[in-house]
Amino acid sequence: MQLQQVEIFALRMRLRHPFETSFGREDDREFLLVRARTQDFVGWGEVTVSHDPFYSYETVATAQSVLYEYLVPWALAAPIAHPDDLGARCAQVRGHQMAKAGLEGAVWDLYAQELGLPLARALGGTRDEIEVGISIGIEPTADLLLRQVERFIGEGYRRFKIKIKPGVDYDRLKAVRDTFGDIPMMADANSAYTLQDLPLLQRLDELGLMMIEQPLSYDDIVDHAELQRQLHTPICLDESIHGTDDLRHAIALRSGRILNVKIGRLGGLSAAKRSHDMCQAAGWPVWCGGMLESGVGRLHNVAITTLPGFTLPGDTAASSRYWEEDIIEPEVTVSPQGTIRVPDLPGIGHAVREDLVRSLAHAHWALRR
Ligand code: OSB
Ligand code: MG
Repeated sequence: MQLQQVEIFALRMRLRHPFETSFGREDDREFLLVRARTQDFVGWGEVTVSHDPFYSYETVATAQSVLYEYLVPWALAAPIAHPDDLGARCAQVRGHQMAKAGLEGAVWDLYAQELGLPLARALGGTRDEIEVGISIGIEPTADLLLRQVERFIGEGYRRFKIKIKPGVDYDRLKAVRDTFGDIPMMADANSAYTLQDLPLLQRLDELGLMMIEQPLSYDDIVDHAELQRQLHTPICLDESIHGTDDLRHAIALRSGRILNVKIGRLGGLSAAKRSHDMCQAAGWPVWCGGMLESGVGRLHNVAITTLPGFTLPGDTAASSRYWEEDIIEPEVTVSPQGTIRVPDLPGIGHAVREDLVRSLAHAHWALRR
């Protein structure tokens, strides 16, 4: 395919419920959308950055700059035979995985449309329905957390992930366990602990969590290996895996036993698919993480989750969990059984509300061939 034009939109969308993690609180989501056009089709990708460099070093500003100065001009310069090829063309830019992933996502959407296939099928996915869980932020009080969990149990979600940070950890999780019994439950620390916290982390073992996500530093795989040796609860890696090389090292070091696949953090759908394959070979289950995506990124997450190694429910909740009004039509909905139907139309499979995107965008850039 030959791209004719690529546009970048900077959006700010108000979250229905503020989302707090150990690294901070988000009231508004700020991110970028990529719209790529060929002669015949339009494809969309989401750059899952935030305003602040707290989850990762990438921000709206760095991603916009890297896309505009390097990645988009390179993507426009010559035909793209397969979306997998874009990674090599962009490899001279070190890192900036979310920027790369947003552009590659639009190219994957175009590629699937050219084949006349749903994105899930173009990726090799087999499921037509996926199981989903929910990620619950740090609530101001234990009582408010219990109310959230109760609500989401009622909505059918299949797994409950609860954010923790030092001082808001064991007691909160214990309260959920005592109130709701044997529900599938896990914790996400977003790198808030160190090996010094070993006694506390070992105490979490008694709660029977499915896993603990990223307890230690955002770039560590060595201390995680030491911690995993001393914990029964499986460690799931998020922040510290930025591509297939990091993953290979983490598998070799046994830094955990589960991978949170985030398309943005891994550098795109092609790298996410390869990570899935490596985890299958290593016996690591995977699930799809989230970055509070708009409908565009959400549909990419639905598509990757159809691969066979995604055996645990992910964080891909319904559009209405995040937004008063999503930018896709129809929105992503979750059944009372905690499942999402995989779209069967070509590409991402839902229409993007372009007028709404343009009216929400506070900045816009366009590059042509
Ligand atoms: O650590 O998985 C995370 C949101 C923003 C940044 C990091 C994370 C998260 C979530 C929310 O857990 C997942 C979602 O509901 O999209
Ligand atoms: Mg996480």
